Amino acid sequence: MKFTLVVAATEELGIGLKANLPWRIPKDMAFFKAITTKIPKDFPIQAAESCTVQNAVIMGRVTWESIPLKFRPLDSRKNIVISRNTDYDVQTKDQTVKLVSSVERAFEVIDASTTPRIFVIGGAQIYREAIKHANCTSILLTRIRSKVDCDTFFPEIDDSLFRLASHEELEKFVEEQVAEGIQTHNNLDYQFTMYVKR
Ligand code: FOL
Repeated sequence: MKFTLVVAATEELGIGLKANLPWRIPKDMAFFKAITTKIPKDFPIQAAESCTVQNAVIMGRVTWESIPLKFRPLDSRKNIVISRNTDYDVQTKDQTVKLVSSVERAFEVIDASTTPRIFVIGGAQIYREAIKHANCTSILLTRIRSKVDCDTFFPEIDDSLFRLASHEELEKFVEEQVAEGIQTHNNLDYQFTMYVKR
């Protein structure tokens, strides 16, 4: 089962500050929501009425807790939370969230026939483990082109393993039009990019 990392990071690969996102960029959040929710056109739709076809979002416990209560679980997506503490209480409105003890375990609980795409959405500890995985075939990276103070970092992207894809490839992958070039929100410059396995 291949999967994609989704992240927003600075030039220094900073992703977080004090267990939260260091910025608020509404159009990046809208991009995150759209791409993690969207079912690709070519996915064979299941006939049985009882089965729900949804993408999966895999995240660590710290990232789960950073999502505002009203937004979690992330809707229309299968949420999988990783914690070594098997007693961790994934408090939610419903019981749709799965708790697993490792990244590897997360893939085991996913039913490929009803899960078109799998996204690993952080944080640092989870990205570090996932980026080394053979099935990690792409990285959707929103590059923050301004200096922002961070205390948590995305792992180095080894360019012998990944290459920067063209904007055309990015749009083809997400099956959406994506704003090209440097975008600005308040005083923050950012850019939608994608890396793919060589
Ligand atoms: N990737 C990118 N590109 N930007 C991010 O901000 C990002 N954040 C995370 C992982 N990958 C990312 C982890 N943090 C929500 C909050 C924090 C978060 C991820 C998601 C969240 O609440 N999402 C809602 C939409 C919220 C809104 O509209 O403001 C969702 O339904 O996806």
